Amino acid sequence: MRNLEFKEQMHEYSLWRAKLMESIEMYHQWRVRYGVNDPNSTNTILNILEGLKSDRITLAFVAEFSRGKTELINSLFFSETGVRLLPSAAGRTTMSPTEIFHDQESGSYIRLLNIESRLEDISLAEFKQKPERWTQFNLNANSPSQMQEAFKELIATKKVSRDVADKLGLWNEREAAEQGIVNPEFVEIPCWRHALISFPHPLLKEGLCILDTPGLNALGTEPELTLSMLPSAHAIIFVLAADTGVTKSDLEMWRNHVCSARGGNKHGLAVVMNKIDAMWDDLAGESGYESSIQSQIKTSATVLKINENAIFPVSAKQALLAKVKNDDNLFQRSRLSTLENYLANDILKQRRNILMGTIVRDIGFLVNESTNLTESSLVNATSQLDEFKKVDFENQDMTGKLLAETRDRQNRYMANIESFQASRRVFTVQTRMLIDSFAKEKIDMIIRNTKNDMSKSLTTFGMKQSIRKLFDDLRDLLQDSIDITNETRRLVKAIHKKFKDEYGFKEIEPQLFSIKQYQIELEQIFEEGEAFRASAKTTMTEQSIVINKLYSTLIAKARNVLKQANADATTWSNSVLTPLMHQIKDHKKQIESRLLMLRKINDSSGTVAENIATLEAGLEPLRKQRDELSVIIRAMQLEAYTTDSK
Ligand SMILES: Nc1nc2c(ncn2[C@@H]2O[C@H](COP(=O)(O)OP(=O)(O)OP(=O)(O)O)[C@@H](O)[C@H]2O)c(=O)[nH]1
Ligand SMILES: [Mg+2]
Repeated sequence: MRNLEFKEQMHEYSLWRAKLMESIEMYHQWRVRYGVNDPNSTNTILNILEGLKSDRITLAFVAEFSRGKTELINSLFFSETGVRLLPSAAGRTTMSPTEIFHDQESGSYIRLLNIESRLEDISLAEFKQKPERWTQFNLNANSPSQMQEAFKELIATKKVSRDVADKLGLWNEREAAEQGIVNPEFVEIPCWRHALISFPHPLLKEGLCILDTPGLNALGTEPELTLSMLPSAHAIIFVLAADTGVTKSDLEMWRNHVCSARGGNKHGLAVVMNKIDAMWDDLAGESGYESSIQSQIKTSATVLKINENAIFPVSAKQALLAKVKNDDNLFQRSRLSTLENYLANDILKQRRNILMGTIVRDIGFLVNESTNLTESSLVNATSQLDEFKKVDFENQDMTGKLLAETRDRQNRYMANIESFQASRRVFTVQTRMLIDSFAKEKIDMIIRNTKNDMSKSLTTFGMKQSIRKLFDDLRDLLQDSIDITNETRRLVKAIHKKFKDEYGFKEIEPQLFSIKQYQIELEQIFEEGEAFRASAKTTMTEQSIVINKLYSTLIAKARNVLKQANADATTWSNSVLTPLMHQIKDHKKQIESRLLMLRKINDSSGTVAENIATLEAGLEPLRKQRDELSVIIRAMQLEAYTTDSK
C-alpha cells in the first residue's frame, strides 16, 4: 500500500504510546514497592494512564459541499477496501457530521441520531452517552461492499413542510434564494443529525478518528460542532477545489469555522487544493498544467492570507483510483504523498509533544520529587556512616553526648512538626474555602438564573444581555476567590521556608495555583460565541433554535472551565504539601535511626563494627532504589522533554 508512510507512522506512534504507558506503570509500581505512594499522586498517575489509553488523534475535514472531502478521506485511509467506501458524489452528498473511529467495546456499527433531536435541549456530547437514542445498523467489517451499502444511509434526506424545517432551524431564506428556491412548500432536510461509525480498521484501532463534515452551512446550524468539536480536533483539513478556486462561501467557512476553531494558531491545519486533475488541458501540456496549478495556489494563498507552501495540491480521485489499481504513475500524478507525509510527520509529532507536555506537567513534578528524596536519603545515610566511622565510640562520654544531642534534635523536630500540623489545618480550612468559592452548586444557580432570564426575554438582544451577564457573573465568582488564593499561596511559601531555613530541607518550589487562566478562558468562550452569532448565515430569529443551541454550547463550555478550575484547585490543595510531608517523614526516619544506632552502641560498645556494617548494608537498598528510578526515568524519556520545556 502506498499510504504506508502514514500507516507506519501511526503504528509507530501507537507503539511509542504503549511504551510510555508501560514506563509510567513501572514508575507507579516503584512508588508502591518503596512505600512512597500516596492516594493523590496515585490518582494523578492512574488518570494519566487512563488518558493515554483512550487517546485518539482526530482529523477533521471541513469544506463547502462537493469540494471532495469524502473522496479525500476514502483515498487517504480506506483505499485498501478496493471500493469507494464512504459515499462521495456530485452535488451535496454527506448530510450529517460523521465521526469514524474504532469502539473497542461495541464493535462495528453505524449509529445515527435523528434530526428531530435538534429540538431537545441535550448536547451531542450527552447524546453520545446514550446509545439507545441512536438508530443502529451493524456493519460487517469483512465485507467492504456490505459496508458501502450500509453507508448509503448517511446521505438520506426527506421532505418536510417549510414550517417544520424552520422550527428545526434548517430553513434559510437567503441561502435558498441563492439556489433559486423561492417560497417552497416543502424543504429537503437530512434525515440524520449526526453519525457515528465504528469498525476495526488498523488505523482506527490505533487511535485515528476522522470527522467528515457536510458542506452547505451544516456548521452554521450546529454550534457545538464549530465551537467544541472542531477546536478539539488535532488537525483540520480544509479542502478547496482547484476548478472553483476560493469562492465567497469557501472564504466565509474559512473565516468563521476554520480560523476561529484554530484560535489564530495555524498549527494542525492543512489546506488542500483538490481536483487538480480538472485543470489538465491536453493542448497546454505538462508545463501549462504545472503553471495553472501554481497560479491557482498563489491566488488562493493570497485570499486566505496564508503561505503558498501551506497549500497541498492533490487529486483525491486519481489517488483513490491509483491505490485501488496499484498504479504508481497515477499515484504520483495525484500528488497525495506530500499531504500524507505532512499528516504523518507534523500532526503525529505535534501530538507526541503535546502528550509529553501533559506528562511532564503532571508526572514530571512527582518524578523530580522522587529523585530528590531518593538522592537525599542516600546522601544522608552516607554522611551518617562517614560520621560514625570517625567517632571514637570507646569514649563513653562522647557517645552519651551524641545521644543527648540527637534526642534534643528529635524533641525540637517534634515540636516543629506539631506547628506544621497546625499550619496544615489552617491551610486545609483555607483551601476548602477556595474550592467552595466556585462549587458546582453556586455555578449551577447562576446558570439556572440566566436560563430563566433568557426564556423570558423576547429578543435576541435581550438574550445576548443575559448571556453576557452570565459570563460576567462567572468571572466575578472566580474573582472572589483571588484573595483566598493569595493568602493560601503566602501560607504555603511560609511553611516551606521554615523547613528550609531550620533543617536545610532541599528547596522545593511549591506549585502555586492561579485562577487567571480560567477567567481568560471564559472571556474567550464568550467572544467565540459572539463571533459565531455575528457570522451565522441562519436568520437568527428571536428564540431561534440555533441561538438556543449556541447558548447551550457556550454554557456547557463555561461550566466545563469552572469544573476544571474546581478540580484543579482540589488536586492542587491535596498535593502541594506532599513533597514537604515526604521530606519531613524522611527526616524523622533519619533521626530515629541515628538514635537507635547510638543507643545500641551506648548499651554495648563491643558491637561498633557490627553496627557500622549494618549501616553500610543499609546503603545497598537505597542505591538499588535510586538505580531503578533512573532506569524508569530513561524509559519515560522524561529527561529530553524536561529540558525542552524549560
Ligand atoms: N475531478 C475530480 N473530481 C473529484 C475529485 N475529488 C472529488 N471529486 C468529485 O467531486 C464530487 C464531490 O466529492 P465529495 O467527496 O462527495 O465532496 P464532499 O466535499 O464530501 O461534499 P459534501 O459531502 O456534499 O459536503 C464527486 O463527484 C467526486 O467524484 C478529484 O480529485 N478530481
Ligand atoms: Mg462528503
